[in-house]
Amino acid sequence: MIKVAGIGAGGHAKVLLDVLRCASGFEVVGLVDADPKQHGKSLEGVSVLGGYEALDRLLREGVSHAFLGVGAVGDNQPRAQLFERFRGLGFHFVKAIHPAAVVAASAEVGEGAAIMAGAVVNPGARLGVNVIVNTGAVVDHDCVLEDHVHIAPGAVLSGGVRVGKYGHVGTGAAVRQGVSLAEGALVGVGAVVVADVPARATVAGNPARVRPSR
Ligand code: JB3
Repeated sequence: MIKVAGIGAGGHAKVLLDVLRCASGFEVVGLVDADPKQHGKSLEGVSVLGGYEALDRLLREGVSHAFLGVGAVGDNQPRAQLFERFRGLGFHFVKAIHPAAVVAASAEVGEGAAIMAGAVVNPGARLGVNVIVNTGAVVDHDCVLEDHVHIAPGAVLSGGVRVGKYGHVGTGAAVRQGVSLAEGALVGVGAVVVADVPARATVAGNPARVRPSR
């Protein structure tokens, strides 16, 4: 049994707690949250122990595995900063893969990846660190998801799509095969992306077009 600490106690952490429980082999020993109002509460039966001081304490007690339960809708930079900060302190981020997700044997999955129930990751796909493939999303063959990318629930990436670092593909969006989303691109909910997206651009609609910059 690997003892794990969870960072964050909101909706994303709630889902990840269930993923780790279903995956078996993990014991989540406690959560930490930046909001003092969460301290002393529990989520899915796991206690919110405190803030970062609680995480330091767990590390000293030998709990060196963690999951990042802070999600994001759009901006993945805060998640990235948390991941790098706690990795720097010595935590190893577990891969949280729901047993009802389908991950091909030849897919590569990086540290701290979260792959939720009903997601499909097909052969030859490569996922960097701290990537989320959320509930029911499809990452088809030979896609490349760089570090800290989030594919939101029900989004579909056809074969050979590349999503640059920090990219976000919104709920239910569809991306045509071979399309490339550059670093920090944001695809809106339900968008249909048929052409490459420039760095840090927001696209929405069908066909997706670039919207005024964030
Ligand atoms: O759409 C889906 C399926 N999931 C969304 C997920 C990807 O992102 C979900 O619906 C939310 O939109 C979002 O989940 P998240 O990040 O859990 O959001 P929320 O429910 O608002 O909870 C965030 C929790 O993280 C709060 O309790 C915050 O206090 C805490 N938090 C925020 N920043 C932090 C930090 N906790 C720690 N330890 N450190 C932080 O820097």
